[in-house]
Amino acid sequence: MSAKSSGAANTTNPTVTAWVDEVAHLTRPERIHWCDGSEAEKEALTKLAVELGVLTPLNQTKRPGCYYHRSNANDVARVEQCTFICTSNPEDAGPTNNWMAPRDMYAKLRALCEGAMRGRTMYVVPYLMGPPGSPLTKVGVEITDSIYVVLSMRIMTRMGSAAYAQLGNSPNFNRGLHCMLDVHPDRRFIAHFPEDNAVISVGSNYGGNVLLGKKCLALRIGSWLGRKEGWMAEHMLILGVESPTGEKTFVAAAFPSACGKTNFAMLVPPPAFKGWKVWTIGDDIAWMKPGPDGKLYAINPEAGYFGVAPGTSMKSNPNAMKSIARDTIFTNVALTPDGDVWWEGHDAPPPKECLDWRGQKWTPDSKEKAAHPNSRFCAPAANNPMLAPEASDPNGVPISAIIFGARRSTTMPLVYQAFNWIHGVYVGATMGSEMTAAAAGVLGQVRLDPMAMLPFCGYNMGEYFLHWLRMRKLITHPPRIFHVNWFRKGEDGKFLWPGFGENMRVLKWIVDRCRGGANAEETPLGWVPGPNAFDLTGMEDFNVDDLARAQSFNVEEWRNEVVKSNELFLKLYSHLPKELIFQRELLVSRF
Ligand code: OXD
Ligand code: MN
Repeated sequence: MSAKSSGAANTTNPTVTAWVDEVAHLTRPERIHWCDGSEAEKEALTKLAVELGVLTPLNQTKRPGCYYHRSNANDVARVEQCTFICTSNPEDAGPTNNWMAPRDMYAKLRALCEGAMRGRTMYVVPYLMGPPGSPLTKVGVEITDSIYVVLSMRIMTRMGSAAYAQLGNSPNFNRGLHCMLDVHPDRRFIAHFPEDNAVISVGSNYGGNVLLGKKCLALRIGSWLGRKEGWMAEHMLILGVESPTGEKTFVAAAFPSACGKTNFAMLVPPPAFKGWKVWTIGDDIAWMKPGPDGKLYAINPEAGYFGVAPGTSMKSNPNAMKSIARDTIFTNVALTPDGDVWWEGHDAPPPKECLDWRGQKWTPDSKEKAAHPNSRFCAPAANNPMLAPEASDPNGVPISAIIFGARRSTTMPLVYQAFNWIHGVYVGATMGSEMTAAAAGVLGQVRLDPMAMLPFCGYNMGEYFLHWLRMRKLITHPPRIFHVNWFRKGEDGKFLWPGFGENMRVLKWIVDRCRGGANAEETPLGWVPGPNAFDLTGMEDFNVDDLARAQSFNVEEWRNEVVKSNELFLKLYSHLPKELIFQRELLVSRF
């Protein structure tokens, strides 16, 4: 191998070194840098990224340790049409995933990667998904030619030598190869090989496509491994609610991308909830496994937040604003003349002039948005003042409630509780949500997104539902399951429920239900809050009739909902568990 090495090749793991040799032979980098995750390395790589123009330092007095990055304008979101699950048998990937035979995809990608790192540095990035020493934690090694990816992986994962320490000489790690190529959409593939625990991503430099620990390992490969090994990889935030008497209740919640998971995970209770606290464990991904006591335990495999910037403010999410005050990489937001960042929905008024996400002059009269709607911050979880002390507990936290949430301007009530686990699986499986800018697609269109996992389930979705049903047998104290919708609108097009911190009122009802308190009424949908179930103290300006409207359900709209869910059921028919068909019949008969 002719490439020069820098950084210590801090592993003697023979599978890692052989694979690095193989990739170097294929991609022909000029040098190989073995990352160790140290502070000195971070400083050196940041300096280099600035010299290369990949990062721009922000105003270091206002935002110490913060940097700005602009992506290629054609590369700003996840691209589901370029995302593949490559299994020997197409049925294993199922009808909701793009499929290609592993042999064909390997051949195609090898051809694209041949010599792709000539004149460039190849970085070898070892990382842990999960706290060190947890039985749920997995090791990954990402090889990338993007210094932006290295610095972002350092925030989003526990990156560095700790990963080799956990791996020892085992061959069990996720092999991730990322080559930017010429960042052209025609040569963009995010290919998963679950049978080999491997991922190859080419032609993109956007976080969701290239921070391979996140969507690729923690969700697509993770869901495959979870089914095989008896655990669950879910697109869920994890939070802990602490009552004034110090009792903690842990909740996991699945919402599609850009539907407020980060805001909910960092919720600040309104003043009327004196003594109540909400602690964050994770804002995007939960790995959950039954514990010896029969409860379902969850860890957050990540160590940072890759959050949507627009709409984030001291009003909507003060803990996120504090989390991004330092040591954060901002991508595709607007850059102000004083070296700070801005986006639509920021507390600060629009700057008189700034550079937009494309680097063009922007003024408040400009027609385009200053920040891309999917612009992001990448911030260390350690910055969050409400980071739960349990976030790095290798045992995880016991989950009492699972919440499914969607963005729906009609049909879905503010909250209801499923009658039992099987009904809850039906509720999650038939979830639909209006599309957002986090993925390329038609904004606002309702699409079925079961358990918010449609873009992330690494195997046949019908089998995934079966896995959920089977897990019930391993859990003697199953979490209660709920559905929420913060986004319902009235006839005037305005949101019926104020959302954000006020969601604490709904969360408290959920927590009380899990603890055997709080009144509820039975409806055809499930259990709903009884009269006066919500404490509305401090919401004097709120029209209580809007709560009734937000909570109402309309049989005609629900008929359409059932018809829509049939589309997915038909698509998955050969693998669909019959329990879900019974649940649909029960729902229809309750109407
Ligand atoms: C994310 C996403 O970035 O879901 O978390 O797209
Ligand atoms: Mn997500």
